[in-house]
Amino acid sequence: MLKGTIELLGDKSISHRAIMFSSISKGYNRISNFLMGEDCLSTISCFKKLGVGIEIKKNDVFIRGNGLYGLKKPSDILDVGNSGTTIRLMMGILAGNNLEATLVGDSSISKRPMDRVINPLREMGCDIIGDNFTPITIKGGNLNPIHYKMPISSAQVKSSLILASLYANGESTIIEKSKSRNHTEIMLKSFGANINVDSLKIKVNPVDELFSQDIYVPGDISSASFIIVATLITKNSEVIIKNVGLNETRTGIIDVIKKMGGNIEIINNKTICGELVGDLLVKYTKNLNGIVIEKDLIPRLIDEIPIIAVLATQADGKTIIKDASELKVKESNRIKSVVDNLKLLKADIKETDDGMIINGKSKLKGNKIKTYNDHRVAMSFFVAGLISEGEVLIDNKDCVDISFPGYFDTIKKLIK
Ligand code: SPQ
Repeated sequence: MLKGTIELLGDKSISHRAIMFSSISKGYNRISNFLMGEDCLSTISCFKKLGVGIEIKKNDVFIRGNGLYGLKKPSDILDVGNSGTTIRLMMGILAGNNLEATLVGDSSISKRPMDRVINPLREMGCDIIGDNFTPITIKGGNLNPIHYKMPISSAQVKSSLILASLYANGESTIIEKSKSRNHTEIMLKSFGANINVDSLKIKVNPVDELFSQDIYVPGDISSASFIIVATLITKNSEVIIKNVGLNETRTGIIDVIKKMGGNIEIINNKTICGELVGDLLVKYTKNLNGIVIEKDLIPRLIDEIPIIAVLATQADGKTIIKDASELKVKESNRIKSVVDNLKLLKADIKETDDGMIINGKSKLKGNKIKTYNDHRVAMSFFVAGLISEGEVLIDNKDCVDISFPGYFDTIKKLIK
């Protein structure tokens, strides 16, 4: 069983944004409870190459911002590693700066689509060399405003366009397909950006400068979800996770667990730096039921679908996940990697065109699984291993460092 109280490192999405927006602000910024995961360290390394002074002290990062137009031409290519957030958001910032930079990433990044950002940035007048995949070279400066109705729901595309719009010579409008995480809008406003949000419509007007901030990064709900599910499915468990980010664009997993009959409660909450933060009390739940997960709920839990699939194997009846074809273009094809691996553990699961159907409850059996170097796949199947008969062997455990360094020790410390 799992027992105890823990606090997790900072949210990955918010950590990336804190580095980026501080780097283009004027003045001295302090970011506390920053996530020292590989993805966020890639963002730091890129902005250092763009001439920004960044210093790390324990879990805090100190940044002297260069101002909105102050990034320097890098002498080297910018390597974003495994991070989709880094490359897509940076493209928006680079589009507005009068310099040339080339972006590359690892073998996973080189297969992820970038035309979703390249096409609207070109529409704004940005000169980009490259098609859908890395390497991509951006020659920034002189952007026109855009009126853009997004064909997909994506916080990365939305954020990239909001950032480019800060540099445009007029008002831009971005219309979301459905609401995706809104950390960019919240944080940029606190830096002094002129952003107005009316439901799915976001209007951005250019400003001369952004101004420095002290930012506290709340615990990562996507990381917490592995511990939440481990607690829900492991007999007699009870865990408190403190200071988790509870922004409603991210709490789809809590809604799903409640609908499945899972025992989860928010026991405390407050707002810090515009973000809702609270403690979660989670208890083992013997009887869970299958549900349908679809439509507007999907962007609110997109990164949690691998671990929700593991949870669904322990719920009675059918869980249907649909409208989630975006999963195919994450660090791995997460529909295929989750379905194929759960089949190896003898779950009753079927791949569909835009999701999966899981029939529970199944007794999972140990086997060797392939992570495809996808951190969320590795972490999900470690949780499956806690309740399987026989060991679940994970081919690459190190990939968890992308978003959750210390993951295995954190869970092992809770096991009594
Ligand atoms: O940064 P990256 O690699 O794209 O990370 C992932 C993840 O699982 O950690 C997705 F693979 O999270 C994305 C998320 O899926 C992070 C993110 C953000 O910070 O804006 C938004 C989501 O992607 P998208 O494309 O739906 O906007």
